[in-house]
Amino acid sequence: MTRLTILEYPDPRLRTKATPVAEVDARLRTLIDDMLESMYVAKGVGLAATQVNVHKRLLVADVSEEKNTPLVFVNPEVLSREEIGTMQEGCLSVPGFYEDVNRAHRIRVKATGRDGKTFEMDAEGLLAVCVQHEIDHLDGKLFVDYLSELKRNRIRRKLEKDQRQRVTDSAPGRAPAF
Ligand code: GNR
Ligand code: NI
Repeated sequence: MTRLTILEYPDPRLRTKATPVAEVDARLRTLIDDMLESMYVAKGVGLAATQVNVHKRLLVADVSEEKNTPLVFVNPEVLSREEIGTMQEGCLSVPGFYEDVNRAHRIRVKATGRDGKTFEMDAEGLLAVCVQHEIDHLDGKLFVDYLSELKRNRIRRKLEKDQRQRVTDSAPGRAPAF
């Protein structure tokens, strides 16, 4: 298993629009398994391929308490949306920030599974929100895009600063900071 690196906002690669998956083959199944492992390690409830710099229409999720219900959605499509509501969202690509976003809290979604078979399912609550959040990633969209420009800029500047600090910390010859 390989732990994949998760891109962080404002990395421009997060703006890439993903293209449909042609076939669920062995290589794609390996990517699916690596994405699930990376999601569990990062303690996320979902992960889109875009976040690991693979621009294919694929997402994984697990909203179960016990973290034993992995879900795989290849070429996902939302067929219907109901019950718009507000949920506080976070994102592994926007670490440390949690903000309210309005989305449908009930959806019907169609996708292809890890077995290559197409399926439809009804999702509600966190799963419904998560699937829409992940499909946004596949379209190059982030939850911060729903916030005010003021909030988005504050988040961007803080993350840019954190990212610069990590580069400085890892520079050769740098003594560990206390
Ligand atoms: O771990 C995650 N939690 C979450 C909470 C509310 C709404 C959406 C999410 S998805 C997020 C993981 C992530 O960034 N997926 O892209
Ligand atoms: Ni996200």
